[in-house]
Amino acid sequence: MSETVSLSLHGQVAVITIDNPPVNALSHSVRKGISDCLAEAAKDDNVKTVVLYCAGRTFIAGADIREFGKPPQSPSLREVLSQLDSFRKPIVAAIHGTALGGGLETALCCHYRVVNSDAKLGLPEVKLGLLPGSGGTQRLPRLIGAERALDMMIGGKPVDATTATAWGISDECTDDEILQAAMDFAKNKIDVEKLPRVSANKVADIEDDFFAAYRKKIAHRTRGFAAPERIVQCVEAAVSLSFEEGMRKERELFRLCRDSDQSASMRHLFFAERQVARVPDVPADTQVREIDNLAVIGAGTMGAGIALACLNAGLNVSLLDKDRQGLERGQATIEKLLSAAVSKGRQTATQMREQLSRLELIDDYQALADADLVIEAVFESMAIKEEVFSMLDKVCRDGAILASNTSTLDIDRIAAATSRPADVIGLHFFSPANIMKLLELVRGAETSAEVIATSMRFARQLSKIGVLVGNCFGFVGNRMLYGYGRENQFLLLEGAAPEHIDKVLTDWGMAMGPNAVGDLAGLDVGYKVRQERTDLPADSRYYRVADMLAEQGRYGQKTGRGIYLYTDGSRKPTTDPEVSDMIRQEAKRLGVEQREIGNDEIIERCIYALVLEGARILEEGFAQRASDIDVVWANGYGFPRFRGGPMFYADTIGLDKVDEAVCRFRERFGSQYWSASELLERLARDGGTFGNLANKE
Ligand code: T1G
Repeated sequence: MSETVSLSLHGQVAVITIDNPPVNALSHSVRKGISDCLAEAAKDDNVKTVVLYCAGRTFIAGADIREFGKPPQSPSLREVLSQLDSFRKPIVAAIHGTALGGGLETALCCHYRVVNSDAKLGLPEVKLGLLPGSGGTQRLPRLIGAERALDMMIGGKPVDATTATAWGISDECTDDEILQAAMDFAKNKIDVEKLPRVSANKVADIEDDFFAAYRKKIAHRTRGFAAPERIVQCVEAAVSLSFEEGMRKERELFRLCRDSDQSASMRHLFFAERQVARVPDVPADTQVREIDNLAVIGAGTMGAGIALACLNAGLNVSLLDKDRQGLERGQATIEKLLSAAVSKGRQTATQMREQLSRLELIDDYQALADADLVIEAVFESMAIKEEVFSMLDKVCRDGAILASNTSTLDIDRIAAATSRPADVIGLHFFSPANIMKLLELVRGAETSAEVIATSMRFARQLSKIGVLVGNCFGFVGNRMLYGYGRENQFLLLEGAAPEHIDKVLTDWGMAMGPNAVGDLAGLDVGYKVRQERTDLPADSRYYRVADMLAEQGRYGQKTGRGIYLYTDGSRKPTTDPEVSDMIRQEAKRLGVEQREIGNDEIIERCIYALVLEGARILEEGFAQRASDIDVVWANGYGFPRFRGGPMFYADTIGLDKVDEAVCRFRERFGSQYWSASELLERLARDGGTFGNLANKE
């Protein structure tokens, strides 16, 4: 027994109860407790069967991720599972909530598994840069076949109870109270003469070329990321080796993953994404306001996406646009996105009808009198936004939260258009707003703690990650993006082909290259923002290529050509010799010497531009902590999770090396963009890291 595990007898059924809130992680006390209880149950002749059960909201959610990087404590999970796997009396796992990672591996070592119908079962270790290291790669394929097992372990997504039961992962799916159901199963449905052992199974036959084909299938989306390939190797071992040899192979490959920078990066993001909600001057018990009725102003792409995100979260949504046609276009966008979800089987037509029943189209501000939260998503013009907020101030009830989806404009100036600046906040969604997980919460000078706390909860309600950022130009994400994009633009002028830059950065792990992103977002969008800006650098080269293309109407995918060509409506970019000539001529006109540019220079200039701006954001106090910046970039800009985010990546490289490169670039390109960051210099000099900085107070 231990402080987190207890043993109780119910007739001839022994129940091992794990109680280690919040998610019954397999910390040392849990592992020891299970081992002690198994020993106790083994020697008690009155005990005929055992049920493994968890108190609280869920079955075991995996190994205790907080223990990684610390000295191992016996018994290890493998030792406990070996004890479980060789236990001679029947054991039934009682699964509710989620059985994940080591939790499912533990259940697979039991003879039987009974699951609640709303339970989920999975091996998501790959999301931490790991692989199932306690037999999951050897047992799961023996239960459900190589392909389904690989899909679960490399996709990292859990399956629902119905699927788990249909596939044979669980033996019974029940709506009853799970402990009673498992005990009933233990009493009535076990054939002690034929106790099943997953490890004794063989993996079902597969085609000779199965693994080669599977590797080809996952190659693009796993490029640069080590864990998926190692999972494939483990399953190859499960197919071709004995169970014991396969377990040895799994252990060897698990250790490589566990000790890698990639896993450290992904574990960093796991905790960072939970820490973002902690705001030092907004206590956890801050009063939050109920958000039942929500309105979105502006039925364009962003407004419709935001409205859909709210409908998906079960909210009632009023979508307002003064222009009736605009409103109908917005409704059509929402219906099109919902129909696509239905045709992909992500939801049913009934669910779609129910969602649309909660959407109200309005064209009169007076209808906003009862709204709890209004999100403005009109054209990115300060004059128009000030007009909208002045109107909202007149019609909305006291206590309504007034939010702007602006991506760059000054929240304090928008708030000043109202008599209630404490109720004004920026809610910066990322396109497509119904898909992207990131939501930047832009704190105005007078935004109240209550509005911040309510907005944080609203982000969770939308299954998004809310990150509180300061009110500087571009906030956090876009402010850093300008430096990254600037270096891409300069590299183009200096002779790097767009496809070379994009390939180097996507091979490095970025979801898309900066040039493909520009064509996707529309080069006209950035062009308009730059036209509105009064603080652009006095540098004729600054975003010169993008401006040239926009001025020629080459906006990107939406016009069939941008920096790339998109033939016959395809989204696949092809290089355009016309653009290369245009860039070459412009470089000559600007006196920019062209040259061969190596991969390392591309990565360092683009990524360190991010790091340097992130350091400035931290020293100016516009982000709460370095890990918040990592969360922004991993969830809003396709930064590879296996590199942890710009700031964590810089820590991994070593800030002395990063600062040395920044100094080199300053020497070579001038201090206009590579000026020193006092924080980076200090940390580099003192051997510090961004990760060890105290939170912004
Ligand atoms: N270890 C330690 N702490 C954990 C944890 C874990 N496995 N899972 C969650 N927490 C903490 C989390 O940090 C937060 O803490 C609180 O629990 C609530 O979590 C050997 C090696 C289970 C679906 O990857 O997916 O097993 O912020 O906010 O939204 O092969 O937590 O409150 O202080 O996420 O309800 C594999 C990870 C591990 C599952 C619940 N398992 N967890 O979601 O709550 S590696 C996982 C989750 C492994 C084996 C390998 C989710 C959840 P705090 P939460 P939630």
